[in-house]
Amino acid sequence: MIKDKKRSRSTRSTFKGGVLTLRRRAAGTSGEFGGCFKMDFKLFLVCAVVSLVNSEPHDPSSIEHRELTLSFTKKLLQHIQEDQITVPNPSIHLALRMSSQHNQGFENDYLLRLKTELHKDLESSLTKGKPITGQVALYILALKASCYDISTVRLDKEQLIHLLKKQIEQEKEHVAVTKRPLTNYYQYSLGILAQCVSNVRVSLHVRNKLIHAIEVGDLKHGKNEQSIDTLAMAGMALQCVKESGGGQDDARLQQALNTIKDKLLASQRPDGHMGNEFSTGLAVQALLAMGIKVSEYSDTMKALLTSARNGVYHNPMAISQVLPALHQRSYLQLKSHDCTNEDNGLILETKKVLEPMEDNVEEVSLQVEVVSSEDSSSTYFLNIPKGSSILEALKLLKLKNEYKFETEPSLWGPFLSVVNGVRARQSDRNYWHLSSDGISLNQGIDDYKIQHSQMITIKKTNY
Ligand code: B12
Repeated sequence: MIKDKKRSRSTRSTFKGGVLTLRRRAAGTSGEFGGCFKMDFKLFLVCAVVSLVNSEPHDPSSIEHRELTLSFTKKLLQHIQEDQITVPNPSIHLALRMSSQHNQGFENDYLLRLKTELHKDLESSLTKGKPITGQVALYILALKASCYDISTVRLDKEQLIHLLKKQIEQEKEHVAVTKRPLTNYYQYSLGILAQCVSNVRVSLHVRNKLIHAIEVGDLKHGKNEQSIDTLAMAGMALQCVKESGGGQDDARLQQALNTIKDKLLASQRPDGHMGNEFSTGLAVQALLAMGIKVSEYSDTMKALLTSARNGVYHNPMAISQVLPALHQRSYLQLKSHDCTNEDNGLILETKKVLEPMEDNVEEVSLQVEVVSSEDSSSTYFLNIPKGSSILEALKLLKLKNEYKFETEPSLWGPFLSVVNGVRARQSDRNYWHLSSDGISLNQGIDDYKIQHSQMITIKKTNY
């Protein structure tokens, strides 16, 4: 039994085989999370778990769930067929391989592209001295998801896994000197996870640096905002380390895992998402990895379905992080991934012909404010067709010679890196932060579509 003196009278909780089960006595308490907010923290967490495991069937039927996972898989397959130019994305391959439905021909072609094009891209980054911890880790996970023998893959004359080890060592040294990794704790965690699922022992120093960052609350997105995505990735990495044993399963490790679990549960919004729409998939994966059942009918899964239905996940990278969660799987399962007896029946229908663009598209007015420092800012005004992206608006300004900008490619699409000649760099802990009418955006310049008149602020921000 869980010791919780302040336990609600209507909630009973038991531990069965390591899985937390909570049952509700009273009818009408259907797992709605809104009611959790007036409680103290401990009770709040219990309430959050109730809302997660609640298995009374609600509206979304499992048929809808199945159809959605299928349509996401098809979207990813469609994407890899159409986009032959961008460097292939290991996260997409990973998601396709962790699905239940497969088109092995397309998957094999993409694996080949990873091993040639991504491989070359990583070699080139290495030559330029760029840290590539996260990308190498994802590459390893993608290979493992295809049951590929990673010991046969060499990058820059080194076995891939040894290269990853070196990258993580460098990250660790950087933490020791500057208190921050070379890249970020998300990639640091991905690195630990990839090592661990490949049955490579993670050094105590490496994992302790991550545990320390969790203890002091350093897993952030930008300056202040807690990063649920990073907590989730760290959770999967440390859970894997814990399960690998080898004397590493100590109290400090367990405490870090508890902290992560509590923070993930506490991050649930009234609409069911954990953190935001784009971190929820990873949060679900982490909870599953930690042995917490996230029912298909939980508020969290319902939130994922609602967002999916509303077209929130159109970026293939977003789909790739949500799909394993919809299958109730986590990256941790790659440790014992089996590629035999797989389905190979998925076929892509021919694509629908696009409707011709309307001639009279409504225009909206846009104000773009660029803040480079406390005392330097400039503002631009323009009209753009409703539904344009920020990227399209910036291109228009560039055409008028009013404004200059550069982007860098990333797995999420173009990352705004230089504005009017000013570069915001990872090495200097600076970036161009995006907001709309004062509210921080949760999408990038290519994905955020302008539906009404507004002011976009692009502010150089340090973190
Ligand atoms: C770390 C991180 C950052 C760091 C990156 C620098 C650093 N310290 O490494 C900082 C704080 C700068 C950052 C900024 C932003 N981020 Co961010 N970030 C992440 C995080 C936690 C990990 C990224 C990573 O390392 N991936 C692993 C490596 C292997 O992949 P990668 O593609 O090579 O990584 C690079 C890109 O991801 C890029 N990047 C980071 N964030 C974003 C966001 C967008 C839209 C793009 C195109 C690229 C990009 O920086 C990474 C390092 O170089 C992800 C979480 C996630 N679920 O992926 C969120 C995430 C990708 N970020 C997000 C957002 C919204 C942003 C911002 C738009 C926030 C804002 N309002 O300004 C800005 C980007 C603005 C711009 N200039 O284009 C969202 C994207 C959702 C979406 N649908 O597009 C995520 C998913 C977080 C979330 N759940 O909301 N981010």
